[in-house]
Amino acid sequence: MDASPFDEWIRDDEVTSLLRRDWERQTTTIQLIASENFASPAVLAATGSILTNKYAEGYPGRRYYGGNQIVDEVEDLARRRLCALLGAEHANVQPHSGANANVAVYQALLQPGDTILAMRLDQGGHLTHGSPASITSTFWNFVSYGVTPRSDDPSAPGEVIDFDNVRELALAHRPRMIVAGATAYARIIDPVPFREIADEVGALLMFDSAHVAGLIAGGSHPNPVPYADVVAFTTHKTLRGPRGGAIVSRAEHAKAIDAAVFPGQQGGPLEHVIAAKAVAFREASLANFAVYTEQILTNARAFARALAAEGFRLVSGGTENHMVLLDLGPFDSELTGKVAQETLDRAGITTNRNTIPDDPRSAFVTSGLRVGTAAETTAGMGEREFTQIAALMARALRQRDDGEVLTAVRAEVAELCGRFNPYANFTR
Ligand code: DSN
Repeated sequence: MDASPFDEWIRDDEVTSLLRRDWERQTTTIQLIASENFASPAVLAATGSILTNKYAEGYPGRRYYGGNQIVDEVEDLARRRLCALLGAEHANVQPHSGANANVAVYQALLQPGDTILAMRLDQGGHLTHGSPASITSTFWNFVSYGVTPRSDDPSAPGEVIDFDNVRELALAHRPRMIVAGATAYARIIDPVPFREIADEVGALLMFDSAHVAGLIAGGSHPNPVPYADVVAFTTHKTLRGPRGGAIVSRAEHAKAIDAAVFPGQQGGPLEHVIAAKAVAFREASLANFAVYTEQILTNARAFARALAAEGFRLVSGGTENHMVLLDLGPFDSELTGKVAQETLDRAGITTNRNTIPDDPRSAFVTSGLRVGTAAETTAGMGEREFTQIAALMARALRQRDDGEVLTAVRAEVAELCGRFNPYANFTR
C-alpha cells in the first residue's frame, strides 16, 4: 500500500522518500505505543481529501465563509454519528487534538482561578490535568489525586485510584470540576464513583477518555456519557480514527462548549479531518469493531502475564485496558525508561518511556515503560504474538550492550511483522 492515497501525485522526492521510509518503519518494526494505531485506508483517504481546501470557521448553518453547504453536511454527519455512537446529546468534532479539547472544556465551563480536581501526571494523568508545564495550571487551580497500593485484594497488588482519597480531596477543596480519565493507567475507570463524589460536592464531572474512547465505543469499557457532564477524547488512539479530538456533552453545555472551541480556542476547523472522523465513527459502530476491542483486551492481558513472567513489575498489578505500564526496577534496577526505550528502538520495538507513580527519576528519564496492544491487534496479532514480543523485549533489555543480540532480536521482529500486514484486515 502507498503511504498516501495520492502518493503518486507527490512530485517531491524528498517527501516521498520520507513517507516511504516511515511506511517501512511502521510495517517492519513492532508498534507498541499505547496511544497509536493503524487508521483504516478509508480514514487515511478522507484525511488526505479535497476538504483540506475549505475554510469553514463557525458551525454548520452558521459559517463565516461561503461555499460551506457540503462541508456543513460533512460536519453534521460526523456530529450525528458521534452522538449515536456514544449516546450523547451534543457533539463538537472540531478540536484539533485532545489537549485542545480539554482546554476548551475548562474554558467553556469554568472561570479562571476555579479549582479542578484531576489526576497528577506522574500518577497517570495528562499534562492538561494541571501539570505545571501546561498552560492549564496557569489559568485554573488544580488539586491532584493519584493512585495508592490497593489493600482490598492481596493477590493482586498494585496501584489503583483510591476513591476515599478522591472524596476527601473533593470535600476539602470543593472543586468546581472533577476530571476522571488518564493517559498512563491500566485499570478500568468507573465513572459512577466519580459522579457520586461530584454530586456530593456540587462539581461538574469531565471524563477524559482519550485512551479508552475506542474501548468505550466497542462496548469493552463502561460508557461515561450517562454520568459525566462532558466527555473529551482523541480520535486516533483505540478509536482508530484520524489524529484529532472531540467533545460530547449534555445539551445544556452545548453552547458554551461550541463557543470555547471556536472562536475561543481555534480558528478554521480541519474539515478533511472531520470527514475522516465521520468515517471512523461509522467504523467504530460496526459489529467487527467490538470484536476488535475485545481482542485488544485479551492481548493486553496475555502481554501483561508474559511481561510479569519476565520479571517486570506491572504498575496497577495488571491491565484491564489496552496498555501495560511497567516498573523496570525489579527487572533491572539500573535500567531507566529512557535507556529501555532507546534499546528497544534498536531492536525494532517501538515503545515510550513513562513515569511510574512517585517516580524518583525525571519525566525525561523515568523508571517505567508504557506499552499497548491497540496497533498490533489491528495488524492481526494475538496472544501468542504478544507473548513472543514480551520475550523479545526481555532478551533485548537483558543483553542491551550486545549489538549482535539486538540485531538478532530485530531480525525476529522483522519476521514477525512480515506475517502481519496492518492493512490486510481492512475491507472496502
Ligand atoms: N498522546 C498522549 C499519550 O501518548 O498518551 C499524551 O498526550
